[in-house]
Amino acid sequence: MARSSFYVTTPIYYVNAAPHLGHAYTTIAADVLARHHRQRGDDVFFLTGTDEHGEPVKLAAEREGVTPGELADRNYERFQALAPQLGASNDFFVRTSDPRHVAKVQEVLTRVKDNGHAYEGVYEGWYCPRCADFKTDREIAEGNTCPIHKIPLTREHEHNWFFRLSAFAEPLERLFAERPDFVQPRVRYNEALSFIQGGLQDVSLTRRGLDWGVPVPWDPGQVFYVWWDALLNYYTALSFAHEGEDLTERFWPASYQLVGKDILKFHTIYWPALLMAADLPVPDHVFVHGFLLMDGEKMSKSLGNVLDPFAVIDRFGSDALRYYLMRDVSFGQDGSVSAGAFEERYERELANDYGNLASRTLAMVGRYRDGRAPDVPHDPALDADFEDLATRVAELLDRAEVTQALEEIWVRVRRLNRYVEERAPWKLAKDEAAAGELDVVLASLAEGLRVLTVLLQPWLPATSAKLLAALGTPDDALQAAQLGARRIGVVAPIEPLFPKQPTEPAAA
Ligand code: ME8
Repeated sequence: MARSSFYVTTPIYYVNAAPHLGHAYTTIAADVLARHHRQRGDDVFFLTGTDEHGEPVKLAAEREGVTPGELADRNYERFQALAPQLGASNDFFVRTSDPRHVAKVQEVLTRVKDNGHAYEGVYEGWYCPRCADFKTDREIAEGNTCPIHKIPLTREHEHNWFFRLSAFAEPLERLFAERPDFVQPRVRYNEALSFIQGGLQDVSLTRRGLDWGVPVPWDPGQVFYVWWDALLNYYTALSFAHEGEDLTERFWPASYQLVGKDILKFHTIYWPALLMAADLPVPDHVFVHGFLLMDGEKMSKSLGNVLDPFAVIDRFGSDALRYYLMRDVSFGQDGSVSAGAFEERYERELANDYGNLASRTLAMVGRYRDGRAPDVPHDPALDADFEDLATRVAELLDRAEVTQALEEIWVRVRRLNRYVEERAPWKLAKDEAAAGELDVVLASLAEGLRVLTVLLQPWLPATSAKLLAALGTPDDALQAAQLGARRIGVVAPIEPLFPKQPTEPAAA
């Protein structure tokens, strides 16, 4: 069977500030999908990167007394470093200041104009420089403020080139009707659709008087409006990510584009309209996730420190952060995060449910069977719980349900813990006549643990590699996630996977 291709993206993050937990969240979710598809044997490409042009970056640079280019160079490195620190397996990191991106943006947007979708006009209206967003009447909060940044909007009057977005209302409605899973989850699909049905206004294609951006080839002195330049990264990067090879045919259109709800309009309306205008296919799915909420009140220094992704990783490891974020904030919905909730999940679920299961299993195989897992079939009592698990996980991840899929696996982690308690191998070990039964229990535990560890690989890649190595079965392909699919022989003891952490003294 031919391998399917799977292309997943995160938004490209603004270099006007340092990376934070919100950025980590989307990158981790995208990584879960990328890793899962690699487990399936798919041809995977995972892209993330930085958005370096436009007003948000220019204004931040002015505040810091550096040029936008200097600010971009300084901050992009922090985003580029974030991905590996999170255990993210992105195949490329794109920067919109890359001259190859710039050239491709010029090519595509010139085509949009040549196709008759651009015209000269005057923009008069409200604008948020932090969002780089021309707000429509429906998007303006009280007192002409930005509902996202809570800052006063500016009144813009500009002679620009316009993109004929209004002409795409019908094609977009058709797209939404034909592809009800184009935007997920459903509530975001409805939101985008009602935005379209509320009437689309034409949008600036270019900006005059801004010098930090991609120059408009046919009108010197203007740059492209940053959102068009930024959105196109998903497409342009494929043409230069691999030296000497154009991956566009292989991976475009993208399979899943993950974005936060703050940028829904750009990704579910502007983006598909632009692609249609450029005669390019639109992505398969745009998944719009919610916000991580941090109660301002509780953001004490110590709390803030613990939820700094870099600090959490330093102390607990990247897997713990990945697990917590994917588990606690249901993907698609808003959710609060806190140091307390993190520590509770770490203790109760990672250290106790899973870490202890692993240590106990390996220790008992060591103690009772000299470190060799008994070569007997597993206990059929576990079949009902494990039989369709890999398929179920794959089905959920086909809809980017990263929290639900993790829950399915965790139900079985708990099932295996109950199994240990029910069969009490330590009692069986005292009874010579129960040796056969003990073989079955130990083989089942080791095998169940192996299957769960294969399935958990996308969420817990470092832990999974360590534990599969200890089980002597490094193969983490999805095909291996069936009871009995691999034979465990000699196992090695391991250090606790999620060691108990001494309580940190509160930061001063
Ligand atoms: O918007 N909760 O960049 P950005 C969850 N450059 N996710 C969050 C979050 C939170 N509290 N805060 C940020 C931009 N994010 C543009 C995008 S794409 C062509 C251009 C995540 O640095 C989430 O994915 O403001 C959100 O959409 C993104 O970071 C915004 O990052």
